[in-house]
Amino acid sequence: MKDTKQQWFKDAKFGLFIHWGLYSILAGEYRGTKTDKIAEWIMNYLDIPVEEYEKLAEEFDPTQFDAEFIVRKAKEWGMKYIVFTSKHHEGFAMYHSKCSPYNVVDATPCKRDILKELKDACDKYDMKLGLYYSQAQDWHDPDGYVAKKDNSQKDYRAYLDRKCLPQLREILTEYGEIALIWFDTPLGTTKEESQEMYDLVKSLQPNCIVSGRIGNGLGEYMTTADNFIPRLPFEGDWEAPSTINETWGYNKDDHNWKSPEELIQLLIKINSRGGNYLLNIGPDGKGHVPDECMEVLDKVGAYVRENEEAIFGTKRLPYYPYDVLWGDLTCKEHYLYAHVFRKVRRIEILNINNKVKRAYLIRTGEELPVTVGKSCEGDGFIDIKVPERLEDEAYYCVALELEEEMPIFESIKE
Ligand code: JFZ
Repeated sequence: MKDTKQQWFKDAKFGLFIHWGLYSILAGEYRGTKTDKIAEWIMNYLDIPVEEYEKLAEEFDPTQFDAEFIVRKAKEWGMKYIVFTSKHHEGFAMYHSKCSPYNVVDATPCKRDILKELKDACDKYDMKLGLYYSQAQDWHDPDGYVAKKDNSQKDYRAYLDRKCLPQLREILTEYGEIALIWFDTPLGTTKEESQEMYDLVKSLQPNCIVSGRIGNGLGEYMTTADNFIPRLPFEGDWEAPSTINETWGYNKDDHNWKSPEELIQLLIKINSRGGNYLLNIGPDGKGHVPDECMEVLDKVGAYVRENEEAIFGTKRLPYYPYDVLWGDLTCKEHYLYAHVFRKVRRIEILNINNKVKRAYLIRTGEELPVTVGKSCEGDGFIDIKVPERLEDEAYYCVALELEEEMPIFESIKE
């Protein structure tokens, strides 16, 4: 079973992913050609030569990037950790690397150590910071792997020794405590090589979590694909990294934002199955986060903040073979939480056999009338009367204090 052994990660439930790099300048278009695929892959998809692509660094001057603003926003949205792209597949370091001049201080006019700015802001606001690091793919180093290309002539060992391992050492020694390393796309990395990376991380920061995508089964939690939610309960620690539109890196033409309602429902569904939701933003080349994206997150954040007790620290729900039509459920010791996503007059939970001490609306703390009974087929149910003034509302949460430690669900018997 995957186990991070880090209580903060198990409790966190909601985090902010930030994809930001030179690709953000291109915003999904290079010399008149657009990519409708994920924008941070533009160099690869449009076969932009290294000598051309690296010139982008000369344009990197993110006058609108404000690390403190982003961290304050993440707090306001109720997120408990941030994961930032210290180096994505493009190979460009978003911090002051001493082993590769292709970095945000030495290769740009702005000369700003973005990672340092972000880490200082995280420390100031007591936010965990994890770092995405593309360990295997590096489209800038001649010996880094490139997906969908022939890698047979590469001296991967030389790349590991020259760039990957020294850079990992840098990000884990020069920036204080790093909560996790988000490895990605291991490609041809062997088990021994993955182990070497794992050991390096742990030797420098034993509490730093290693993500599932280090490869070769060495990760400490499972990472699912974009918005992919396991249908059956997954017992170990896991995280669903997800986009709000259809790209991680900024694409000026992608306005396909999920609605706040969809995102709230996804968050609660992931939480009810025991996972963390790592939701991504892609600032543009100037460091500005698209306004539409911020508006969506402000609304999600309002629900998350209001209902913190029904989100943070919740545990995976025992297997419950039904969908509740009015919303979704989360739980933690002695509490079951009913997240209501559509207008209803009563909240019914069927096939449950708990004794209920009381029900209350989290928003105000007021107690709500609750009935516990048996259906005519003998199954236990809980029925909560919604106050009249809420009958035309949705997106609120009712807490049930239980006598027992956990919800006791039952299937309908044959
Ligand atoms: C990877 C990256 O290639 C991508 O650019 C982005 O950073 C994303 C978060 O991670 O993309 C993946 C990698 C693996 C899967 C899906 C997307 N997967 O295993 O399904």
